[in-house]
Amino acid sequence: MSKTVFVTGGAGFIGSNFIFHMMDKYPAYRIVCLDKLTYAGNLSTLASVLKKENFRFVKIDICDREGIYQLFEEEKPDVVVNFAAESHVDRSIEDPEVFLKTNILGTQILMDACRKFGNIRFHQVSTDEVYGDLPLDRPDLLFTEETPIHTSSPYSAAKASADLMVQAYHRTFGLPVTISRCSNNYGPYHFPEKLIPLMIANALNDKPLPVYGEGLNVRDWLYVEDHCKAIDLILHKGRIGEVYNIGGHNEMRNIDIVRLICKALDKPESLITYVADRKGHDMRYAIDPTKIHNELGWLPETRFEEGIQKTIQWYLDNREWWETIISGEYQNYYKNMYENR
Ligand code: NAD
Ligand code: TDX
Repeated sequence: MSKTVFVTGGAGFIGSNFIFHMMDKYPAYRIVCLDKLTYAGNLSTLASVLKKENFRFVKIDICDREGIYQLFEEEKPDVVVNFAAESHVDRSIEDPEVFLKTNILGTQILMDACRKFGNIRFHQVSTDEVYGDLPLDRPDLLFTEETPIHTSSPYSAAKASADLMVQAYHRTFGLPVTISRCSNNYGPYHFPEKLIPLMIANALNDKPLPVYGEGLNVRDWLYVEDHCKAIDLILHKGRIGEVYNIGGHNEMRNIDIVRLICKALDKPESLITYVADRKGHDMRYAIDPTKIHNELGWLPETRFEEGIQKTIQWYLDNREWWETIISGEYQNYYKNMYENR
């Protein structure tokens, strides 16, 4: 069986890893990557697949309705997987508007195209952040698919709005949709504005490691490949109209992650600098993945100890990739976000 799969946001962190996974596992599929190449998108990430016959890259904004319709008409996709989004919470606090445009309107335009060109299967890549946060002193509490939406940041509010639109398009128009809500990912090609790659890059450059607040916030970390495998399963076996939580029961405090990175790179903990907290900072995320395990047999395969070592090694082996990024416009972002913080 051959299929054409649209992967939006495929030049970013998770989307690119998903493209590599799919091209490896389903050589008969045609993969079309749709990406605007914002600051977070990087065509060099896709270098190893760019010339493959069953791959096409299209530079396009998912908010460009005409362009999107044209591409659907031309390629006639069977499946659309939507990774395209503004994804950084701190940026959403500085300037929310583009988050509403891309994350909500962009999703709606893609779904309109799915309706217009034959009720095409649509998968929305969402996040655990739509559930808000959990208290530190209730380790028994986890996010299930039934947990009410209760967002904190403009980023998570925009992602939650998109989820509601996806569910509305299913109920109102019968669009065949699924939604996945995953916990924090880490791994290769993670943009160095996010905690783990930022700390690795700074540590390697002997720069201060800026920990927000007291560093006690907890995130539930999953190796990116495990997320990609879960989406693959949902696409092939998931029940239409359903939400699936994805996470690996791997809760860690930010400060412990940063200390672990120092240790792995043989850098002194004196690099750690406590800076002003993020506004509205979510305390703890923790996913209950029982549903995807019971229904689809998914389990995380990479233990954190192994995944973080692989990730650190990847950043050591691919210095050019992230050094190119942090030498450009990123410098202004970093100054704005961290200077005098
Ligand atoms: P990323 O920021 O690394 O990549 C986003 C990609 O989308 C970039 O390539 C960017 O160029 C592209 N893009 C942005 N706006 C676009 C637009 N208007 N049109 C077309 N392309 C556009 O993000 P990521 O970390 O890979 O996250 C991917 C998806 O997964 C997002 O939807 C995010 O909400 C979700 N998610 C991320 C995590 C995580 O830990 N990173 C966890 C759960 C869910
Ligand atoms: O410099 C930093 N210092 C710091 O203490 C940065 C960048 C982050 N942090 C803290 C804030 C968070 O508690 O580390 C934690 C992780 O921060 P991020 O890497 O920005 O991730 P988070 O805010 O948890 O959101 C991520 O997971 C869910 C992704 O960026 C989202 O796209 C995804 O939906």
